[in-house]
Amino acid sequence: MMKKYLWSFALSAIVLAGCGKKEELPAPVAAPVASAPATAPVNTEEKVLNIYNWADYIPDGMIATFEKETGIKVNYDSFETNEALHAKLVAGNSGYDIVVPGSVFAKPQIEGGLLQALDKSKIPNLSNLDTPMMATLAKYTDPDNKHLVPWAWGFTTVGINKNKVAKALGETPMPENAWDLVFKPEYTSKLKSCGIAYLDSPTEIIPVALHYIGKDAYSNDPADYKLATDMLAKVRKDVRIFSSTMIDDIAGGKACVAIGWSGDINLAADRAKENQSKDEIEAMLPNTGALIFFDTIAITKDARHPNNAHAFIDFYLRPENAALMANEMNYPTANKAAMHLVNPEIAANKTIFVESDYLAKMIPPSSFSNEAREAMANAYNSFKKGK
Ligand code: N2P
Repeated sequence: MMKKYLWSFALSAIVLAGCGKKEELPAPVAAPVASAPATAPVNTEEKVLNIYNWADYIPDGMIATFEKETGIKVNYDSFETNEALHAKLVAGNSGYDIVVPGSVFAKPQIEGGLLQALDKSKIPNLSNLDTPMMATLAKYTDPDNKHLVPWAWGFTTVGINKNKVAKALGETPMPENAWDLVFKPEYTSKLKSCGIAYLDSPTEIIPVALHYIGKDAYSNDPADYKLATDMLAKVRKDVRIFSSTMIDDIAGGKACVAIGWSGDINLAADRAKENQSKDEIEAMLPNTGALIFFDTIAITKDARHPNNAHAFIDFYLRPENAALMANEMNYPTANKAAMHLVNPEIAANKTIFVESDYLAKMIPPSSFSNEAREAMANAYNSFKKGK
């Protein structure tokens, strides 16, 4: 098979010599070419890179900067749920070089051979990452950090429009446990008037519901899903939206309380301010803890532009780019070298960079078997249908 790229002129000569059978080697050049060190890789890939990432996860202009610098044309598409990305990967021939699964899905994707091992020699900026975080990722998801690089992390929690929630609750004080706002009929029956939204994804909602009823959020036991949906059934009629556009739904006033992602809730807060709304939007820190997620950059097994993909990963891992993501998308970065470039008000926001005592309360990510995911999807879909 023809190699797509060649590591050096020297290696290229050997490969060509091997293929060309009797052909003679070119005459030696008189002096070595100083500008082309023997170790420099030559990227002969077409100048294209196909990326599939979560919606609202990359600062404006970052792709344009990469394209300008490298001459690589990036096709950038986005998805809303891990399920959507997973279905594309399982179907094969997605056309994407880079994908950004949550670690809960990345683990089975690695085990299923859907992602390729990284060539770390092409990603010198890996050294910028936070060592303990990489150790955690290695322990639970990606042994030896072979396949994954963190894009960002965050947590699934309750987001509220403070003014609207206070008004809808009336005399009823805010609960101690913010999860009550979305799971307890006493609250949901009042809040339905200003709109309750859930993320439209089984693997987002069932785990938080399991956590709420005191079960392991990452239980693989379908009997537990039944308990979770029994609890959810009691509030089903109060849920207005199963949302794939949560930022707009909260900022635009369609929902006053939501199960959403920390950064997106903070983005909705920014957007409401930009729109001169008086509404204050807040990501809650429920006293029983929220669910942490890690979203990870990976290269698909059948990527047609693996070299460009490595170049993009290294570009993203520059401190200035990782910091830009945190500053503009409101998600914490795992890039330690970027921390001094994170805006002080973002770094100090306890619902973005969580403080260590709350971090200790949070539920770390795990993963589900294929069978469990299927059972969870069925449980969730029948919950949605019931009213
Ligand atoms: C980005 C949402 C990604 C967080 N807007 C959930 N993994």
